[in-house]
Amino acid sequence: MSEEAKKNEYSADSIQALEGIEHVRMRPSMYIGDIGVRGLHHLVYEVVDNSIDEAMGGYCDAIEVTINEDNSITTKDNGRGIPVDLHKKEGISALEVVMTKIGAGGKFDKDSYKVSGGLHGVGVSVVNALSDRLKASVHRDGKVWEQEYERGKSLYPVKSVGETSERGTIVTFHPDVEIFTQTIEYSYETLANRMRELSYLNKGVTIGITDRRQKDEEGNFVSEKFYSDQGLKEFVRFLDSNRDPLIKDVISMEGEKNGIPVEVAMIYNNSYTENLHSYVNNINTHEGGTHLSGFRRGLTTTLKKYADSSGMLDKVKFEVAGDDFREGLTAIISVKVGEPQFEGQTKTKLGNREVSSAVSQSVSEMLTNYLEEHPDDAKIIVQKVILAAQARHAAAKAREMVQRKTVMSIGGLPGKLSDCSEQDPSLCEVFLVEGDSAGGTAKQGRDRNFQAILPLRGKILNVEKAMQHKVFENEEIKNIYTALGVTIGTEEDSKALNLEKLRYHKVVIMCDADVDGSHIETLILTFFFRYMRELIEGGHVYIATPPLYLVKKGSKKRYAWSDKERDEIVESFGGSAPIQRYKGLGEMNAEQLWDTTMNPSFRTLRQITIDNATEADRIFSMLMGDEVPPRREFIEKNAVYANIDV
Ligand code: 0RA
Repeated sequence: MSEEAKKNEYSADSIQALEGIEHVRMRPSMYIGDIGVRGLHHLVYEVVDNSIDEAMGGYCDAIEVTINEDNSITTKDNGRGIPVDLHKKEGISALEVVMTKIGAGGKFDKDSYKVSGGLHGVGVSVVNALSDRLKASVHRDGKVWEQEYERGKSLYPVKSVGETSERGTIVTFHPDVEIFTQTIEYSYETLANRMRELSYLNKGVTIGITDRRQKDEEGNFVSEKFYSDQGLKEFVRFLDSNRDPLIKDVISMEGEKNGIPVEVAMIYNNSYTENLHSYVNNINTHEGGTHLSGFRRGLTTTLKKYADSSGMLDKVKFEVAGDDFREGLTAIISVKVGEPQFEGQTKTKLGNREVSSAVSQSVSEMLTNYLEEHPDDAKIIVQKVILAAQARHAAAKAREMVQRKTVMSIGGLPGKLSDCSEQDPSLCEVFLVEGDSAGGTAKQGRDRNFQAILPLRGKILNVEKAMQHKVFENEEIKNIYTALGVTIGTEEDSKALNLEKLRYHKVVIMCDADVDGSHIETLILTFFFRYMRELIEGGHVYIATPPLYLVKKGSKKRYAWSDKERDEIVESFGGSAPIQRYKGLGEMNAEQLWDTTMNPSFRTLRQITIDNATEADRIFSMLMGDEVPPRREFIEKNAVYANIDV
């Protein structure tokens, strides 16, 4: 066997247990981030990551994920199968070591080419420790091997249960309700989105997902199969399917620089938003990092050079800068790094210095070639850049105005804002309310100690379709900036949002529970997503949920938030009772609004989270079209029910 082969050969000795199952169960968040919805889904990603590693090594091309009736998960792959031979040091099967020794994993040593990292990559043993039961089946060398576990401990030694002509690993686990006390209900959408993303990031691998809890019209389990032949190129097309391209095809490249595999795909569209997504070892690096800055640098220098030499900038009087090259750009950058260093608040910022130049060089080469070969596209891109620069100069002026207004203290607060008396922002809430009349009710109904009201007039600007300076010139939007006390620009990033002076830690959108209300809700959310994403990421944005019905019988009265609930209440009132349907907030009096929607002891606020920025971006670009149903669907899907106050 060659040195290289030996290196890659699974060596039982390299497995080292670092910490115990007890520690994982005591401090689950240290391993999977949190024990809420996110952590629950991480369990699946963790196992699938191992299958993806097999695929990246060239050993696997099919992965299947099944959500079973009881919310247990089965993953199946056709990789090499977890080794089952005796682990010399531990004196047990390697499978048992991989499944029960925290920090083990066998191929997780630095020598072998294992690139999963970041939040994932903690090992399947962590999934095992956090499951009340798990079963592993390995098809390897003609035999089927099995072992089962409870809360990370094996129930019997690995045994052979039959013969097989297949190869691969099947894992079924059921999340432990002692750990995941909030919920163990898996979201098909969330898992399907991740599987789709993984299939674009790993072309040639078929990834299927089936939900055995739901059937479609034909009586089959809800199921999808993802497969991408062209990888990132198709991913970009998918992301931009709701936008109009400026150039004919997606520009893409794939290569390796200084031992770092780099893949890039990009296109220009006629929108005004920059839409960059970066990945390291299949993990979305929300906070960017060296690979992203490398991309930006490569893009800017190459386009600048081309524009200069083409003479197109000769008559341009204003300066053309970095941002201008990225307006209307949708791009994905994916790199694989052996030992990634993750930094930043959410540990999703790549720190490795060497990656920057690798990406920048790759991008320069790719783009230089492309521009030379496609002079028509090159011209279109440069023209777009010049327009962007022009608009930016207009926007800078408008932004300055917002800025100036914001830095002024109390005196500068918008006249429509009814502020609260509490000074500590962590205790304060502001309700953004649709319309002046509902605003009036909310003002009467609120607890003025800690609740502020900002009424917004009618439909707020659709920022998806507006140029930046229009956004900063909009009255309602200026009011939101001023009321919240946030400013634009930090020392590090001129566009970043500065939350230091945020005046309310809860920003609650309160709209009618009808089609119009949901549209306004979406417009506000779109604004937050595009211009105040940090506010959402900080967990500050919520949606209020006013009731749909009031059921009254004699002195008894109860509110209902769904048709089902309404029927149950009527039933409990003896089968018949008068029902009042609330079409808007305006139909409730101040006391009712407080009781049902604003009082922290009774209300349900839905916290807005961005689980998947890539998907969120695509959906926002779609939502701002003309159809209402997908919009509603989006809101339902992306708002996590959270009784955060009780
Ligand atoms: C340890 C070593 C090897 C593979 C795996 C673990 C492995 C784990 C999982 C989890 C799900 N599917 C998986 N597939 C493989 C290397 C195997 C070898 O060298 O033969």
